[in-house]
Amino acid sequence: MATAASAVFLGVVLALRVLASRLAGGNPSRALGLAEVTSAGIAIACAALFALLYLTFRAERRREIERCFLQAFLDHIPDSVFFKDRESRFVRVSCAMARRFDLPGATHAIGKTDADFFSAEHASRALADEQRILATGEPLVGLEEKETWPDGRDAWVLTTRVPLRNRTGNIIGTMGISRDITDRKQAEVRIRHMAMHDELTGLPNRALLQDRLLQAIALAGRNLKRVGVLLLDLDHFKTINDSLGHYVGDALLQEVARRLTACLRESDTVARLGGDEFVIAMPLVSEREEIEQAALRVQASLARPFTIEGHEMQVGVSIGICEYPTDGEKPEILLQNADAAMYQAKNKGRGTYYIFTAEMTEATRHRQKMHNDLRHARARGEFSLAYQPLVSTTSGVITGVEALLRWSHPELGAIPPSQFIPQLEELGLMADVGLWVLRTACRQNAEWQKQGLPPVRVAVNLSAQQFSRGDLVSAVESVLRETGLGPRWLDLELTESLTMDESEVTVSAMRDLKKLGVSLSLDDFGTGWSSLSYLRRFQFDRIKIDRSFMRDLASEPTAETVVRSIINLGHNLGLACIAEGVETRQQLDYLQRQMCPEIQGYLCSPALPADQCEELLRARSFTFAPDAPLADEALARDFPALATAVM
Ligand SMILES: Nc1nc2c(ncn2[C@@H]2O[C@H](COP(=O)(O)OP(=O)(O)OP(=O)(O)O)[C@@H](O)[C@H]2O)c(=O)[nH]1
Ligand SMILES: [Mg+2]
Repeated sequence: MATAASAVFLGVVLALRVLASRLAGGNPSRALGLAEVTSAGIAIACAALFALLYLTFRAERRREIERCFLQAFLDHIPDSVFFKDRESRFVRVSCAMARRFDLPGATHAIGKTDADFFSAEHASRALADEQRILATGEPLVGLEEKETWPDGRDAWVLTTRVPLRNRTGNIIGTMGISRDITDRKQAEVRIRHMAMHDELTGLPNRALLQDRLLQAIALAGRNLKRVGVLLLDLDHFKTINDSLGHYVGDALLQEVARRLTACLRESDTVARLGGDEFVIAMPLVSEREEIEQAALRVQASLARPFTIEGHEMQVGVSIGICEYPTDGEKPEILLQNADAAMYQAKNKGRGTYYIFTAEMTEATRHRQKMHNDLRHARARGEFSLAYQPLVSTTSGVITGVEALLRWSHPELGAIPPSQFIPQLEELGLMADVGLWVLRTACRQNAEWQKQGLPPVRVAVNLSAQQFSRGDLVSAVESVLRETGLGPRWLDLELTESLTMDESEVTVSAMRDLKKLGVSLSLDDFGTGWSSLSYLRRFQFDRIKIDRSFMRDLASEPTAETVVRSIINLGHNLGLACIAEGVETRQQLDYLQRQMCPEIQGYLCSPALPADQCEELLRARSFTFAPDAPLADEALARDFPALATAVM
C-alpha cells in the first residue's frame, strides 16, 4: 500500500515539477500549453497505473500465500477436514480424510457425498445434520458419533460442523472437522468392562451382578415370575491353593467359571464375588424346581475331575439358594439370604445345596455380628491365652505348655476356638492375631523363666495366613529378640494342610525357622495326607497324635493300630510323639506301654489362664488324676456359649 501511495505521490510531484519549470521560464500569466498539460497527465497516469499493477500483484501474492496455508493445513492435519457445497457434496477434503476413504488423492473425493463412503444410515444422519446447519446457520460442535463403514467396521469420531459463508454472509455450504477417537472410546469401553467384571475369570463382578439382579427383579415383577439366586462356594479351595500354589488355584477358578457358564441358560448371569465364591442369577423363572435343577446341573458339571497343569483334582461345591420375591425383594437381601443358605450347606458337611428358610436369617445376623465383634476383639483386649500343660508319661513332669487362643465375648462369654478361629481366617485376621499370640506366649514363657520356674517350652500354633505373608521367619526372630526367650523354648505347631504346600517359599521358611533354633511339631497327625516324605523334608521334631484317635482307642481296634503305628513311626524316625486329648487313666496306661513320651489332655489339666498354669509349673510335676471329666462335658463347662451359639 505504501508503495502504491508513493508511486501516485511521485506522479503528482513530477506533474508539479513540469508546471513549476514552466512558470520559472516565462510569463506566469500565460495559459499552459497542450504539451505541458499532456506531460503532467502522463506522469500522473503512469503513477496510477503503476500503483494499480502493484496492488493487483500484492493481492494475488496474498491469495497465493493463503492457498499455500490451506493446502499445507489440508495436507498435514491428521484429522478429517472437509468442505461441502449446499448439496452436501465434497468440495475439498484433507489428505488424512482421503486416506481414510482409501482414495489415491484428496481430489478424488470432489463431487462425492457421504453415501459414497459410509453406511446409508450414517450418511443420512450426516446429511440431516448439514441440512439443519444450512437452514439455521447454527454450528454443531463436538458431536461424538459412531461411523459405520460399508464393510461393517465401526469407528468413533468427534465432529464439528459449521456453516461456510461467502463475503456477503450467505451460506454456501458447510465445513467440518472430524477427529478419530476410536482408541479413546475403546479404552473407555475397556475401563468400563474392567469396572464391571472380574479380572481373573472375565465374569461379571459384584457391581454388574447387582445391576443384573435389579433388572431381573423388575422384569419378574412385571411378569409375575421369580428370580433364582444361587450362591456357590467351592469346598476346601484353600487346600488347593496351599498344596499346589495360587497359580493352579487361579487356573482352577477360571475353569470353574467356564463350566458354570456352559451349564446355564444364556439369559442367566454367572458372577464371581471374589475368592472362590460365585453367584448365578436366573431371571424369569416359573417354578422353584427350575432353580434346584440348575443347582444339580452345576454340581454335576463341577463333579467331573479337573486337570490343571498336569494335576488331576476333584472339587466340591456348597450352594445356597433363594428366590425373588419369596425370600427378598432387593439384590442385597437375596445375596445375603443365599449366603446364609450356603453357610448352612457348609455346616451340614459341604458338597450339597440348601434352600433358604427364614430361620437362617437369625444365623446370618449372628455370624455378621460375630465378624464385626471379632474385628475389634484384639483392640478391646478380649483375646487372652490359656496354657495347657504337656506332660511326660514317665515322670509326670511338665515339659511344656501349648498356648491356646481364647476369646471372651462381652455378651456371650467364652466362645470356643473351633467357632471363631475359622472366622478369623475368613476375615484375613489370622496373621495379625497369630503374631499377637506368638509375642504374648513368648513373653509369658520368658517371664516364668525370669521368676525362676523350671523352664519349659511353649508351643504356638501357626496359621497358613502367617506363612503366606512371607515375613514369618523375621517375625519369629524379632519376637524372640524382643522377649528375650531362648529359641529352644519355643515350639511351632503346624498343621498338615499347611505343610502340604511344598513350594520353595514354605520349604525355605521351615528351614530358616529351624536355623533359628526353634523346634517344629506336626499337629493333628493322622487326619490328613502327611507322608513320610513330608516328615523328613520339613525336619519336624515331634508329631502330635490327633485327639480323635484317643477318643476311639477303647472302642475301635483300628484307632489302636493307628496310634501304635504312629508311635513306632516316631521312634523309627527319631521324632518325639505327643498324644492329644488324653482323658482317662486307661488311655495313659496304654500310651505308657507304647512308650509314647508325652501327653496332653484333661487327664492332666485343661488349658488354664497364665496365673493358674504358673501354679502348676511351680509344682513342676504332675500326679495323674484317677479320672478326668470327659472332653465334651469339660468343653460345655468351659464354653457355655457353645450351647447358645448359632453359627
Ligand atoms: N488362587 C486364588 N485364591 C484366592 C483368590 N481369592 C481368594 N483366594 C483364596 O480362596 C480361599 C477361599 O477360602 P474359603 O472359601 O474361605 O475356604 P475353603 O478352603 O474353600 O473352605 P470352605 O469354603 O469352608 O470349604 C482363601 O484361601 C483365599 O486366600 C484368587 O484370586 N486366587
Ligand atoms: Mg471355599
